Amino acid sequence: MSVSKKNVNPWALTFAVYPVEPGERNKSMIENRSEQLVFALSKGRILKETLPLLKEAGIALLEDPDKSRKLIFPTTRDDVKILIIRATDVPTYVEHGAADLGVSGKDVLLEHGGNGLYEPLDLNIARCRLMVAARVKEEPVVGRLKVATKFVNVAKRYYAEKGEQVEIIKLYGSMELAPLVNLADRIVDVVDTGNTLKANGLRPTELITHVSSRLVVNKASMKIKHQRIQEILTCLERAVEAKKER
Ligand code: PRT
Ligand code: MG
Repeated sequence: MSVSKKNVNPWALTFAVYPVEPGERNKSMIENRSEQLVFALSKGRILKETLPLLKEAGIALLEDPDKSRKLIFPTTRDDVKILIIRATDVPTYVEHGAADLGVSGKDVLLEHGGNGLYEPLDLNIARCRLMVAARVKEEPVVGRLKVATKFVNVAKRYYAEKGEQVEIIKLYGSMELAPLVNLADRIVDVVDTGNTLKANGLRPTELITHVSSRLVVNKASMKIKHQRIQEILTCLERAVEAKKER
């Protein structure tokens, strides 16, 4: 008896077409482009501070991403491509093997969880601090503290370790606004000079952790493309050390 397509459970089809484990799928994706190394970077400070380091490994962009709408960029090395994506998406692309390597802030990695990734090198760039901040002028808080942040997992872990029950409010940006309009009593955010907090009547109260950007590598890529990745890693290590000595 032939089965009419109408009666086929679409989920059953999905499983029939992809009978492999996700990890295996990532591995075969990486093997299929074994000649290529794909780097995931984000626009802004990470791109700006990573490019001089990559130059030491003979990798430079052929086009200026600020003047292009492209998302995949060729480089001076035929075997290396650079993806320019949102900072928070970098660990996801690397974890799933859509990129072999990436550069990500420790803040983003702590929030993401870092599964399926190696973090072999601290690039010592885009340095900042993950902090709790409060209003400069504050009435005593009655009841549970409300904490607004885009770093929900980091904030949950931080307050759990302190044994403090708080209400976490997820935001996607402009955290500094939340205490000003009484959406929250505290924010958890990245602080560099502290000027943004100051300009909004806030002050840093607690340091959660120091942050810098890290090189991240997909675990399967590290095995399959070990030699080429190791070469790049060595060049980057040297560039980071040379910069420290300057
Ligand atoms: O901007 P977008 O929403 O696309 O993503 P993103 O903010 O995650 O990316 P981007 O490029 O702004 O930051 C990438 C990484 O740089 C972060 O993940 C951090 O690891 C690192 N970094 C270093 C910073 C800062 N310094 C920094 N100052 N990231 C953000 N800021 C912001 C902060 O959120 C706050 O709004 O700058 C403001 C504070 O700066 P100060 O100097 O006033 O204290
Ligand atoms: Mg930003």
